[in-house]
Amino acid sequence: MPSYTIAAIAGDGIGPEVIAEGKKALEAVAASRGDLEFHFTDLPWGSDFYRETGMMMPQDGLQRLMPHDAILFGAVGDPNIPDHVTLHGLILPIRRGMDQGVCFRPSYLYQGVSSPLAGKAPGDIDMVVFRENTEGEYAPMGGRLYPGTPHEVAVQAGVFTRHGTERIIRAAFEYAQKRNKKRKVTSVTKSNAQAFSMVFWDEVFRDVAAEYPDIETESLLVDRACMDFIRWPESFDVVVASNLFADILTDIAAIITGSMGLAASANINPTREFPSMFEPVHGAAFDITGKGIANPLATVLACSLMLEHLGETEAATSLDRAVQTCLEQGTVKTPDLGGTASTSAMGDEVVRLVQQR
Ligand code: GGG
Repeated sequence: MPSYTIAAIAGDGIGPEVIAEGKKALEAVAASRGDLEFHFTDLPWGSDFYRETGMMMPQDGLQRLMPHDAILFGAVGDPNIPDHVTLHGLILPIRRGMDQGVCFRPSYLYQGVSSPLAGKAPGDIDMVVFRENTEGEYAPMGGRLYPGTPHEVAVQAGVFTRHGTERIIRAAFEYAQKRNKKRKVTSVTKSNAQAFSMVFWDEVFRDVAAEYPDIETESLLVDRACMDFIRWPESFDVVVASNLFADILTDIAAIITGSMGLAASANINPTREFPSMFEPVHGAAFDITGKGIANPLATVLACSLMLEHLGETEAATSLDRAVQTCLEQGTVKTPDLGGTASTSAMGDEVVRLVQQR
């Protein structure tokens, strides 16, 4: 029987609360199928680990992840540790070290969920953002000189390689072809201001687009794209953007489809040489940590993306259907969706719906 080893890094804040529900959902799928197994390696990395050891993960962390089929990640961030320390200590080294250059973030307005945008019906918003995930504005390149003096200088370089840029743009086109919806790819840059990296991106986009003549293309500046995500979200199908721009755009995409608690993300290593990583888009959410009210569905949907990546399409569909039905029924929902249910009650509902099929 297919058996998968999953490295589970629950991380910080609400991470442990939502990862518990993701694992529960995966176990439910395995039990209902009867011919599927998951073995979890729980890795206690994150901010508590940092307080104990001075590191967000052990020095040999990447080697320890390597033998797994996939990584399930919760959240990173701590109110008492600077964000750049936690982010650059855990999740970014994993994305780079496992060469997870293709980040895939779908957004869909589900039946039973209200958008803050007026007049939007279920399915009106249905887009996928491809985020370049290993370089761009997130590259740890730069430095500070003469700290604390009036002459202080801070330099932060953006790194855009032909390999990384072409890889993410090609992934977006391949997906637009496979998805077969509007057959449209929108590239988002700021090439009027960033005349080197973003002009380069626009050129690579044009070159790759020429290989997909059946796909409609559009190039937008990021400020215009932010406006259009809000006023015309229906016009988007597949969107491709740099590490930073796509991160910002996917928060908008999440909130216009009802909640950050529904947004899932896949960090894919396209060659499959290393494990890919699946996570909710949301972060640690200190304001609700420990209250047991975090929405676990983004993590369940991340588990579905993981199953799809592992080739377990039927199992992925069963999780997608359970989430869809749970939202449609609307009887068990967490406060972000206007309900009063707890994280574990919503996780239990997903399990019940998986078992029902
Ligand atoms: N579950 C993802 C998470 O914890 N994200 C925290 C965060 O701030 N990430 C920034 C990023 O992904 O760019």
